[in-house]
Parts: sequence; C-alpha cells; structure tokens
Amino acid sequence: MGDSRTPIADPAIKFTQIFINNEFVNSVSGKTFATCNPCSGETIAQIQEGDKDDVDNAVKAARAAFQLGSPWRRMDASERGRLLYKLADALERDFAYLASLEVLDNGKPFSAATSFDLTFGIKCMRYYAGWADKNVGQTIPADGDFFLYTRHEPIGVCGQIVAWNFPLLLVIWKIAPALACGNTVVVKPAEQTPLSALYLGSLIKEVGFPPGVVNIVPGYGPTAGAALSEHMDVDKIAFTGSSEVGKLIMAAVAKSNLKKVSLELGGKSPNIIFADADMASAVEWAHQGVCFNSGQVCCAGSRTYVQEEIYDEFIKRSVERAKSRKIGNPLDADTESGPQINKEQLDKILGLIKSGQEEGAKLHCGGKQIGDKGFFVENTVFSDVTDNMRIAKEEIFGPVMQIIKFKDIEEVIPRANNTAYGLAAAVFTSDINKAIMLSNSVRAGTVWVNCYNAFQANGPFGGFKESGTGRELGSYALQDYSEVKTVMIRIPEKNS
Ligand code: TXE
Repeated sequence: MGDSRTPIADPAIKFTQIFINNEFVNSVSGKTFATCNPCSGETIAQIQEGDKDDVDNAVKAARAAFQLGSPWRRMDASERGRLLYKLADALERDFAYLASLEVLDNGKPFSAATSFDLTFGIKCMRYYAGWADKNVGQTIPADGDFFLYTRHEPIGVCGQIVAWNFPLLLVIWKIAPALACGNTVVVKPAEQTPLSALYLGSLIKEVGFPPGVVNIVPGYGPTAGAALSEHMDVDKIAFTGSSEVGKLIMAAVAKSNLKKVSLELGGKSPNIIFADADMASAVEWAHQGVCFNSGQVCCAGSRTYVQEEIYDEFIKRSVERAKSRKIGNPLDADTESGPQINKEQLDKILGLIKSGQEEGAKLHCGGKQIGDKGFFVENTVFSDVTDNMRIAKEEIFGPVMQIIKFKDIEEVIPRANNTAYGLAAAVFTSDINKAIMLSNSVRAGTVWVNCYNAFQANGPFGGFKESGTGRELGSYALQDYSEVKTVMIRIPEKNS
C-alpha cells in the first residue's frame, strides 16, 4: 500500500459495489452512477447505484445483526472496542492508499488528506474504541425498597448519511461512536465521493465485524438517502450536509416512525478580530479558516469581523496571503488547495461572488474560475461587506473571504449572532476578558480563541440553531447513539 507519506497518483479502484452483510453486491435495479475526479471532471469509475430496494436489503441485514442473541449483541463490549482498534490499525496500514483515494475522488491536497482526514480519522476511531466498555449507566439510591439502575443500550439500526467534503472522516465520525455503543449501521456516502467509504467496507469485513453490522449503500440523496430517512425499521438517522436537506430529513422522520435524529448542518461562522490581537497570527488563522479544504468546511469562518483600527492593514495582509496560497495539483507537496468538488458548487460560488460585486462589496483579488479543466476557483477576498449582503448571510462553501468592519465588542456581539446558523465562532484578542465575554455571548456550538478549525477527538462538535442538533465527537456523541433504560427492581429490604 506504499509509504505512508508518498501519494499514489493512480490508486487502483477495488470496490464499486454496495456493501451489505459483509458482501459486495450489485444494485437491485442494475443502475450505476459515475464518480468523477474534480481536477478534470473525468469519470473515475461507475458505482452501483443504491435505491429503496437496496436500502431495504441493507436495513434487513442491519436488523438481523441487531437481533437478541446475535453474535454482535452477544459480543463483549471490550471485544467491540478491540474490533474498532483493529479497524484503526487497518486504516493506518492503508494510510497512503486511502489518502490517495480521497485526493482522486474529492480533489483535496494529499498533504491535507494525510495530516487531517486520515490522521484525525484514525485518532477518532481509537478514541471510540476505548469508550466501548466505558459507556456505563448509574445505580441510583431510590426511595423505598427498590434497586434502581440505568443501562445505556444501543438504539438499534442507525442510518448515517454524509457529505463529500471529508468523505472518510465523516463516515468515521458517525460509525465509530455508533459501533462503540453496540448499534448496527447503514451508511450512505455522498454520491460525489463514495470510494473511500466502500474501501472501508472491505476493512470492516477483514478485521472481523459480524455480517450486517456495517452496511454501505452508495446512491443519490432523494432516492437512497430519502429511503433511509423515511424507513420504518430504522431507529436513528444521523446526517451531515446542508440545512435544507436537514429539514427534509426532520420532516421524513416526523412522517415515518419518529426515529432519533442528529444533524450536523451548515454555518456562517463569525471570526472576530480585535485590534489587540497578534496581527500576523490572526491573518494566517483567518485565511485558513476560510480557505482550508477549498472553503468546503461547514464551520468555515466566512464572516471575518475586523476592528476598525486595524481594518485596512488586515485587508492588505489578507489579500497578500490569499494571493500566495497555491492552488493546483493536489499531489504536489506544496499545493495548499485543490478544486471545488463539482460544477454545481463552482457555479454556486461564482454566483455568490457576482452578487457580492453587484451589492457593492469591494473585490480585492480572485473572483474567477481558474482554467477550464476541473473546478478550480481563485482565492477571493472582499472588503466593505455589510451584514445584509448575500455573501454575509449565505453559506458560500468556497475560498471567499468577507471582511466586515466593526467598532467595539458591544456592537459586534449582536451582529455576530444575527444569523440563522450557530455552528462555530472565533475571537482573536490578547485580552482574556474580551475572549471570555465573546465566548459566553456568541450562540455557536464551538468557539475558538486565537485559533481556528482546531478539532479534537474528545472535544464535542455540533450546532446551535439551524446548524443542527446533537453533538459529534467526545463523550457527548455517545448520548446520541444510546438509549437510557431505567430498571427498577422491588427488593425485600433496602439498607443504606
Ligand atoms: O449537500 P446535500 P450538497 C452545504 C454547502 C453546499 C450545500 C449543497 O453550502 O454548498 O450544502 O451541497 C444527501 N434525503 N453543505 O448538495 O444535498 C446527499 O446524497 C436524504 C454543508 O452536496 O445536503 C449527501 O449524501 N439525504 C455540509 C448528503 O445528503 C439526502 C457539507 C449531503 O448532501 C437528500 C456539504 C434527501 N432528500 C454541503 N438530499 C456541512 N455541514 O459540512 C441529499 N441527500
């Protein structure tokens, strides 16, 4: 599988079928769909297209694996943890291959796929492996002659639908806590990026998970994704994607069986930079906050609020940094950004840039597609952005920085909160009081102080408001994959 730091330019595509019951099978309909290389727009492979019948088969397999007395239900919790550790080891063994698959299917730089997606994914897997036998209930001192305790039981069959911006990592964020808690899963990867998830299926089988515990059904959202979210025999649905689709999923849940639901949705996160901040550091973090992963990050710092005293200097330095960011071949070691995922996203970004120009924002650099092959877009910086412009309100999901002037902390807090989203926020300052005041006042699931996009396997992540419900990562995610059962036993005589 190659040296862990050396990219494979043309990784072999080994798995293109639906993964059910530890076997790769064709779609019931016989249909396939193309997955494309965003650097060229060319087809990489035809993938078996899952739809309702395939989702039904996957759910049946997951349900059978969850039956009382099944190998998975009888398995010791510590053994579930051991399987997750083995899966992490297999990911580590195939590190360069998997990172190269992500490059091919998603377009992200190999350096980012290795240093972030794979490295962090493996850490998350190991983190939840450790939790498998530690998700304990309570014994509770009941009134009267009772023995009262709680069990943290698995929810059951979990549907997990993910987006394309971190294809393998998002699957790991979902399956690792679900499996640690003893659930079975049906994963629907994004139609743009199914390859790494399907390869993961082969590792699931290799390391010894019983058949049906993990099933992977590639396909489109309105067909396979909808079939999973409205399925009457799915007990929980977890989703990463747009807020629009998050609402459709909530509606499907309400109309079907009121399955549990957790959603990790979009954002328009404020990054607030005070005049007393370390300027060089703030410029770099703010740049990465917008441009990392070509801006295709749900918590991107896409509203950069800069205090008026440093506004002009901050713009100058941010424009210099955006111009110097190397966009190009994701296999080159010095490439910082690859292309956007597809034409639809490229057109959305270019459309929003045009709206910014039309609404009177000042374009300092970028704004255009690069070349005509693939879906590359220039790093773009706007200043003179006002809160009511579309570029200040809508999720752009591209490398487009909006610099917005503010006066003081009292003024900026309500402006930062004036959004339907609430995923993340950041503050740059050397004053601890401002940092704490801001952190306590911003309605967002994560607040970074003097840094951006900093993630930990044990630090929870999720949204306030329309950015979602539930939390991924950390011990908090276990709550989203467990049912709490209360057991009360009448006993002859209680003593303290
Ligand atoms: O997302 P979708 P898209 C935002 C970002 C981006 C926009 C559109 O602003 O520009 O969303 O991207 C599945 N029932 N984010 O269209 O459609 C779909 O197949 C069930 C933010 O790619 O939300 C895929 O697996 N599932 C986000 C997943 O939902 C459905 C990351 C995400 O696709 C479905 C990505 C349906 N009716 C985009 N329709 C983040 N939070 O990071 C689609 N899907």
